[in-house]
Amino acid sequence: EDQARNAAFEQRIDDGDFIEAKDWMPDHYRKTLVRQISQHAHSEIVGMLPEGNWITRAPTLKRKAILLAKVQDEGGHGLYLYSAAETLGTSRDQMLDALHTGKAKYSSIFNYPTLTWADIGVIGWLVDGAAIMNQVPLCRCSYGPYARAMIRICREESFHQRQGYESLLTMMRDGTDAQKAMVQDAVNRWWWPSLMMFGPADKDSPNSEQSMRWGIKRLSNDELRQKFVDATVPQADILGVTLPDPQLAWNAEREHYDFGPIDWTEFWRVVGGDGPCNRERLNARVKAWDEGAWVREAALAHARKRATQAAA
Ligand code: FAQ
Repeated sequence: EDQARNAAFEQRIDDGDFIEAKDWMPDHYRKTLVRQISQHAHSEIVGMLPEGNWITRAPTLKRKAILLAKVQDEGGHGLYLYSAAETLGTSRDQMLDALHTGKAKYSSIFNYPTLTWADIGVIGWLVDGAAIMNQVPLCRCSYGPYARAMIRICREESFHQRQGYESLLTMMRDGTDAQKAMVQDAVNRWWWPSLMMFGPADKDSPNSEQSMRWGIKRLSNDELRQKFVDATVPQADILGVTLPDPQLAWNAEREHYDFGPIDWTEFWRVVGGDGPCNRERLNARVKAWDEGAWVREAALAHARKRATQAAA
């Protein structure tokens, strides 16, 4: 019977149908989605921390309002994504417990520090830019609830990317020499970690083949990384910054930019928990969870009171 159901499932994938929460699906498909969606949700939530660090120090009221809105959007993205993962039968408490005990992964990029205001612009430009490149194809992911969540998320990410680029343009056009140097320094520090966001090279990516066959991933890690480099180099030119890669060069034959080797040792070290800010990030999340316990308890008590009143 399972074989027949599996064949019908595979047929629906081949036909480009969306799989919905109540549909039958193979166990491995469910597990893969819970893994990817929960990691994605954790990334949004942990991703609030590096930028949150600058809310109180934004240089103008306008920049502060934009940054507040952006960080709040990221909180919202995390919540949609937890909801999408919950439709697969995993509870939010289980997912959060995995994050808080250090078992769950989240994007390597959020384990790097935000040292200056220019880092905030560069996160918008490069980190949100990489996030959009990876997430636009996920709007066509075979799992309906994830695909639909990605549509709104991508719209918001596009605003995030533009606000970052615009803030860098302002600094590069109207800024002092010191401010321009600050932008270049931030680009130097964030460029390589941004390329690592796309995950290991295809040949070292254990999950890719199956995820692509199931239409969860539509483009491979290396394809997306290449698209990101190709889109970003001209933007760097307009901005007037140098990307820190002496091997970066247009390849007329491939019609793509060639780029230098990625330090995969650094990538795996950061993914494994030993990056510059891994401990700080995890501690901040656990502290927020512990200190928010009274709010969760109060909300539950209030809901119980309302339910008894309604019953009476
Ligand atoms: N960091 O076999 P693959 C954002 C892990 S954007 C940490 O290639 P897969 C927005 C991977 O999980 C960032 N771990 O895996 C924002 C796997 O480990 P596992 C979040 C990584 O799943 C912007 C192992 O390596 N975006 O938050 C990373 O097929 C600004 C082998 O890798 C998403 O999550 C990494 N960079 O492909 C917020 C997008 N790369 O689970 C605030 C959705 C790989 O077997 C501010 N996710 N690993 O133990 C995806 O598209 C995929 O999951 C990939 C990885 C492409 C990330």
